[in-house]
Amino acid sequence: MTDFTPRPDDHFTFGLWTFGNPGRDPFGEAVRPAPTLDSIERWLGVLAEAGAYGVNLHDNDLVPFGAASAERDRIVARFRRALETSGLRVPMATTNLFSHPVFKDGAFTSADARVRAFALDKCMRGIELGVELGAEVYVFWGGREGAEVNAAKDPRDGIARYRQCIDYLCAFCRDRGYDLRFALEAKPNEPRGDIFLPTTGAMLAFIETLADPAMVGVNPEVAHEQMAGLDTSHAVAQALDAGKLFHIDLNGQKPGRFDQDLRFGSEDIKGAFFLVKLLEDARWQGMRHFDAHAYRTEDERGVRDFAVGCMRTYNILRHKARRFAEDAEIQQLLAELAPAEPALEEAMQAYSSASAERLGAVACALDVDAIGARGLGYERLDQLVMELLMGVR
Ligand code: GCO
Ligand code: MN
Ligand code: MN
Repeated sequence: MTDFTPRPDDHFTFGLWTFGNPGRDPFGEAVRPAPTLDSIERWLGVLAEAGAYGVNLHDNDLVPFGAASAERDRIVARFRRALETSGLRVPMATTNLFSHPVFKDGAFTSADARVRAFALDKCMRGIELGVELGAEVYVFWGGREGAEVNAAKDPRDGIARYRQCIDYLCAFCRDRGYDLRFALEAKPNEPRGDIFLPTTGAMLAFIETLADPAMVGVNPEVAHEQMAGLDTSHAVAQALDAGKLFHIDLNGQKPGRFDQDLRFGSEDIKGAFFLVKLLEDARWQGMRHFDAHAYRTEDERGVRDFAVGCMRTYNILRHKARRFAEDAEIQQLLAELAPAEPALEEAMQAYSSASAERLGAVACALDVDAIGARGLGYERLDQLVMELLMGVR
């Protein structure tokens, strides 16, 4: 029996806001106690014992909004001691730019300069906190950077203001000598009617317009791409291709719903498999972060079951990805899809008038009707994958 037990070198991380999620929703109150320093401390022990590598946080997951600096320092010192005891790390930090009413019409994209200034200052303090805790990645999720009323805001202004703020914060990090990379997280809607830069693809294009694009990448989330009706693994592949996958938010989501943040792999197991396969095939070095939370039905024990479930599912799917690579029948089908054509491959390497002539000579002799009539065997291939995933292969 293969061992799927999570271990620190699997690099699994959870947000304080994920295991600490009290289960409040728009229709009902919290079903679990709100996190306290005591419960956070206890949870660091639980997660370390379960095999996690680290925890991530928003500034206000740890330090209450508006806390005086002495209180902030006391809380951070205690949290650092708890980190040391548990052996957990903080690889990522981020800013809460969505809870306080001041951010009700966005933070970086607000038309009100006072709101943007407050947001920038809050981010600079958040970045200091992240760096103090050892974070290497700083995430920006613009949850309220959007609109319901298009009459109120030209979206070009919103995007330009967002750019100005990210450029400002990049310059802040350079000035301080911080070795931090930014990861922008897209979401199509919720809590706003529509959110600017709604997909990972949109973020990747936006990054190229920044003053220092090298410092900025993306943080795709499974649920968010699915909410936009997209295939998450394709968005992640584009980020990998661009060298911009700086972080990832793993979770589960049913199609056509609000952002459910379900346990990783609990929905769309085939989608989860191809995402894990992609990350593993790419030998991606980043953290496997779970931005999800336990069902509202769960108590503390259920939250632990949720966390262990996310990690075990990842490890099981990683094992399945290895089985996929070793499966002779699957590999045979894949090989048949790409018949060896070295002369054509060579001719297509780069355009020159000579290569175009060689390509043209072969192209006009091809039997395109026969190629078009060829069955590709995808029914069999996909069924083999399904049987692998269902555990009968
Ligand atoms: C959401 C987002 C957030 C962010 C978090 C860290 O839909 O609520 O996914 O959970 O990931 O704010 O940036
Ligand atoms: Mn997220
Ligand atoms: Mn989300």
